[in-house]
Amino acid sequence: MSRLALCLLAAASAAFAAPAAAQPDWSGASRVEVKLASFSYTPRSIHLRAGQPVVLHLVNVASGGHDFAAREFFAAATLRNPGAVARGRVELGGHESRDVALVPRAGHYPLKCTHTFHQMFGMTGEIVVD
Ligand SMILES: [Cu+2]
Repeated sequence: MSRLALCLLAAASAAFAAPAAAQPDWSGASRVEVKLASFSYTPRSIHLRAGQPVVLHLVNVASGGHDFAAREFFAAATLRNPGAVARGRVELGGHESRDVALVPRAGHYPLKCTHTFHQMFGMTGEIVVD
């Protein structure tokens, strides 16, 4: 192996080692299921552990679309895949489900569905992280 190749290899392993150490251990993430229906979240109060990786398994059991809108919650959390959340919400079509892996930060956050009238019909909840 050439001297240049060895240098590149060393640089590459350093580059991989540094961010990996800072990454949460996703393999140890717990799984929390939240059902979306017309017009409710189950559970209505979602309790999570601060700083602990978790996979939110969002299941829309309704035939119509709903979303899981929690702007402050997502803004404070570390998302495994930031692209999974757009403008603080996760959109789910009828009978769709989605996993969102994140590390939540302590706090008390409001949850709602932003579809027309859904919040008024009671589609709200809360996320408690402590
Ligand atoms: Cu809705």
